[in-house]
Amino acid sequence: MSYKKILTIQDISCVGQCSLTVALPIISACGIETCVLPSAVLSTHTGGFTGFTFRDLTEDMPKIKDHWVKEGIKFDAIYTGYLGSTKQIDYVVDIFNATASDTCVKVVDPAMADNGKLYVGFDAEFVEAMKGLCGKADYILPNLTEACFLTGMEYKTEYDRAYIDEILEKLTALGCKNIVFTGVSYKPGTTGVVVYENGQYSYYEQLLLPNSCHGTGDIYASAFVGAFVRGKSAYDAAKIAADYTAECVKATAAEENHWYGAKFEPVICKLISALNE
Ligand code: PXL
Repeated sequence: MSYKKILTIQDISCVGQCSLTVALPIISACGIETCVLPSAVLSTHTGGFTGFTFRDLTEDMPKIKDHWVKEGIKFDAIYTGYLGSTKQIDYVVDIFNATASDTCVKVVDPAMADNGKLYVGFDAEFVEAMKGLCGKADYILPNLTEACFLTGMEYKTEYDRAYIDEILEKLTALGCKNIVFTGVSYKPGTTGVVVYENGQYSYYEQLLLPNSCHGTGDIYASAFVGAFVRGKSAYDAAKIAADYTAECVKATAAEENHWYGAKFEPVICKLISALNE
């Protein structure tokens, strides 16, 4: 295995088991050097806490990029998650252009919405800018809500394959090359992930767990990126990430008070074992 270096750009939520506090340990555990660019520092994430602090690091981004360019630093993969402002999306494009190696894989998780709603602080202008960023990525990882915002499709909780196919077609029209579409459920009691690569559809189904946790999208995306950069196919990486995320949710189920994130740490060994299979 050659030693790979990845850059991940997302916020630090100091408390809340999401974004960088999830991506850094998970991708590192996959055996990949993980460089970070924090988009903002928040006291907690915005999903359920009130009165959180928010330090916007937008203006640091071009200066950090310029220094890396001067040092000749390039990345084998760049993975973006929660971005703190529309301006940051323009800066991410500059970072793609300036720091991607020739074979760099660009993965965009358009982390901006769930359960039919945009996260606090995001608006239509941000969604528009995110469409442009998704068009520049090699892989995007939307959930159903994000895919609906990106395509203007109605958000539904019950649907069939034709509905998902229409969303995939509209995402492709935005310029999205490959799509790892999470939380797609065709049958009660199930969930799953669609992997749509170069127009080829595949689907991995799982049992729907009785509990859900905040931050699972970040766990999923980090594990997908880690497995994919380790050399797994997109389908295998999507499956490994789905199985690991389910283990994290199960590990959290016993404690009602742990609503703000998933306990991904005690089961990280399962992710590492899956990578070595
Ligand atoms: O998990 C996505 C996420 C990341 N970062 C921040 C968030 C959220 C979701 O609410 O608020 C700050």
